Amino acid sequence: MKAAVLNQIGDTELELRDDVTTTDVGPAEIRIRVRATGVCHSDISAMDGTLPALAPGILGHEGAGEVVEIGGAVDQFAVGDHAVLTFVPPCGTCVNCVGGRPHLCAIHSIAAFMNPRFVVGGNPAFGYAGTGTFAEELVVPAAGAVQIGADIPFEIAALVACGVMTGVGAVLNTAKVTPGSTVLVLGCGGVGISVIQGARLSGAAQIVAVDPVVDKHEIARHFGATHAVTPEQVAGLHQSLTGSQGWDYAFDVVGAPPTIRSAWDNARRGGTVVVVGAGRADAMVRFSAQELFLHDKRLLGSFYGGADVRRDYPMLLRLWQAGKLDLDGMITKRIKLDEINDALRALRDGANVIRQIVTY
Ligand code: CXF
Ligand code: ZN
Repeated sequence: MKAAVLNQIGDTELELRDDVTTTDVGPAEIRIRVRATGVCHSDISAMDGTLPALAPGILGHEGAGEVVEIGGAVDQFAVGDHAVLTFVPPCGTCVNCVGGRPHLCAIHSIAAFMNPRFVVGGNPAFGYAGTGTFAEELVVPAAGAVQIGADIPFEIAALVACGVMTGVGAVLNTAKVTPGSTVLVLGCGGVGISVIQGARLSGAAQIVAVDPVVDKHEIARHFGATHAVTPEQVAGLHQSLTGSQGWDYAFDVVGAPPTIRSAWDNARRGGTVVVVGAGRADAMVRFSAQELFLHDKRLLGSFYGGADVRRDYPMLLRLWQAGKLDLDGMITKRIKLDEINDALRALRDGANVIRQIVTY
């Protein structure tokens, strides 16, 4: 089958091959024919070493498709079912799963770092984050997919698997934004736009979007931002809109020390700071011992939007069906797998894209 292969960490291009295969489907696994996948910034972060990944490997982690084979012990899927993938399959029995925090389950995620599920040129290759949707087919644990209705377009379903879950989930599950609040969002890519949509769904009264790319401001407003500015303009709004008090909630959706620091500085005393952006392991952010206690802010990490995928994927798709969550508008471009390097380059260069979707 066709797949885009990352040969080495540090490569800036993926190798397009047509001789890639998967491992056999184990008793608790399923094979999915990928029908749509988003191109997420974390795929670039895997290539440049910002996020942990193994090479050789198949990137892509935001996908949806059709179940084409099931293992002997799988009873929750039938061949022909439509499903959305997840990069954190919940085991269902660990302390995190039982404690209602399945997005922190590490059982399948650790296994994915030890069990290559692709074969490239006769050698084992890993699926990124246990998935690997830049391939026509992949094998995952049955827990790594959530069944959806056959009436939902695959490209809409794919968006939910990472960016939308991460962004909307950060607002609803992690921060629990309340109606009438004021919200600052730093970064207007696919996840930032999802944070903006989540804030709108939560009834936030003021949503200030921040991005250095001015072309993204109109898009941010379309999805619910009440204001959209460059980073240099934030100080002015801090004064004019908040009376120098700061915002109730500030979301970093970049993952860099300056934006995390800006989220902290611009949240009001007693406000909530949420780090959604996926930063480097060695990027350090400075806080003074005094400000951490004196400002009484809630500093929250948000991984995968605190997802409970079995609860939240259907919830997000219901919101889309009800016309309350704009997913169609998030698709900037539809491409084929052989255009993947152009898509990655556009995203890396900060082009004005929300989601580029590969359809198979
Ligand atoms: C990432 C987090 C690390 C694994 C891949 C997905 N999240 C969003 O892109
Ligand atoms: Zn992602």
